[in-house]
Amino acid sequence: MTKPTYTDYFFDEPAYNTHDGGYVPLEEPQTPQQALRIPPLLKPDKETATDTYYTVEAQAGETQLLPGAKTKTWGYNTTLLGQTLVFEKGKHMHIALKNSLPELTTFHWHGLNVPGPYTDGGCHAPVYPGETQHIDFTVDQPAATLWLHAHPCPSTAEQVWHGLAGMVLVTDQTEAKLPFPRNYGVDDIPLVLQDRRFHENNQWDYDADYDPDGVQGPTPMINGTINPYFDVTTQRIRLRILDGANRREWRLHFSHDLPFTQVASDGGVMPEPVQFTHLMLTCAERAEIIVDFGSVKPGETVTLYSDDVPIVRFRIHDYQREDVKLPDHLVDIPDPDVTPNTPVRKVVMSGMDEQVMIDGKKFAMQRIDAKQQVGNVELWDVTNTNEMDGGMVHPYHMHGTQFLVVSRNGHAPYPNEHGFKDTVGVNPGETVRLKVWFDKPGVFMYHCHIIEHEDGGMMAQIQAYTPEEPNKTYKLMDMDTLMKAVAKERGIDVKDLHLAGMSSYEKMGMQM
Ligand SMILES: [Cu+2]
Repeated sequence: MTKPTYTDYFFDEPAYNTHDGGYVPLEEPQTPQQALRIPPLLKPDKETATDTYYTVEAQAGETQLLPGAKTKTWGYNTTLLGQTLVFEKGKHMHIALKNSLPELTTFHWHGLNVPGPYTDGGCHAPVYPGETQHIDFTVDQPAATLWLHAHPCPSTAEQVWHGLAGMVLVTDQTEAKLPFPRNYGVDDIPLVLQDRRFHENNQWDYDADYDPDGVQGPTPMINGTINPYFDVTTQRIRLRILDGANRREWRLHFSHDLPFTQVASDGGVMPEPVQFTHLMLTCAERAEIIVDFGSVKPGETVTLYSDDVPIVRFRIHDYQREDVKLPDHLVDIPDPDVTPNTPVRKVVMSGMDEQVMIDGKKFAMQRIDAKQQVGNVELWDVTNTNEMDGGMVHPYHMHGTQFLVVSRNGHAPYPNEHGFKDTVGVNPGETVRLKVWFDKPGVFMYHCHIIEHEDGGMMAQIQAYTPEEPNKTYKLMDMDTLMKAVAKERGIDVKDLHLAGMSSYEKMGMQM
């Protein structure tokens, strides 16, 4: 039987961010095309048969993005975004987290199955300017495209906007046997989708662009490249696409309506390949797709669009013919039974702008909102109540777990939601049922991944506990410590400190 090629985006069109009053449409850059930047692979400090040592340095710098002045940017081991880390499954990683920025940051491993809250790197794991901290963990999850980004509440959005986002590739023996392109930089390409507004002198100005529903810019920036092209020298390429934007959804399609095959989602390879002509990603979601240019002649250009704006041009060169048919079944995804006598958890995302909340509350760093025993498999019903003006899609993300999507309003999930996910777009008026379990203990956040919503309080946290230590206490960050630290870094008085994310709390008359 021929498999279907899906031709729609699945999400609720009236809730697309295009309908948001503050929507900033993408515009095609008028600057010359440039070769797509490929983030280099980060060289380990040391590697043995069992252990790998990396130093990840958050640093400030300048990047030539547009003709003329360079843009002040931040990055990991580079001036913008990051060098790509490779984590081999089964190996023990030792990572030095070095902060060479003028302000505190955290190193959050989005999608990585590590203990919370310190290794996970959310807001409770600050690394102060000039300091280095060390984490170590064993990689024990399937091959996947994950990412590293800053997560210091309530400045996550601003720091990611400055450029603190890097790719993390988990590799394993199962994925290695599949007929996927995996020659990094040649036919296996990370694609970080972001958008920015350039102000005077080619600079970014987060405060000027601030919108509590998420900061956007008109200029697509792909791997930190404005108006990129990529030279294709193989029949097939694999794109590891990350929606690394603060707010923007990307509605992707190729010229010629060229179909493509999604083979992996957030948490790794999907049980079956799914063929599309259109794909929407919400913030922080990843999709690995394989594009076969076998129907395209050398010399032609295939363009990747978001809506009707070109974002990457693929210039097709001579390639060796290589017709590969993917197997119908790629990997086995476990589907554990729900632990008996566990109630269905309810999570409600509500509001827009400054009113965003989870379960009627804004995030509080010292409050544990839920507890779940490590190893228990539970159903979580995540509801987006937000229906004003058509509402908006909230991308719901959980730290510390790769979950399964069970259903959407009682119906089957989308065809590319049969693998592990850590972020799922929830439509207005919809309840998405998840199957959630934690392998590691700790305090983990769950939140909307429109980053300004998260900073604005659409976030909560859960303690995953072991039966031996049901009430283990963790040193959690507090607002007083944070405010004093940031004020000191800026050389100002605490009372004069303004962090964009706090304005949501202030406008609601609430404390963080
Ligand atoms: Cu949201």
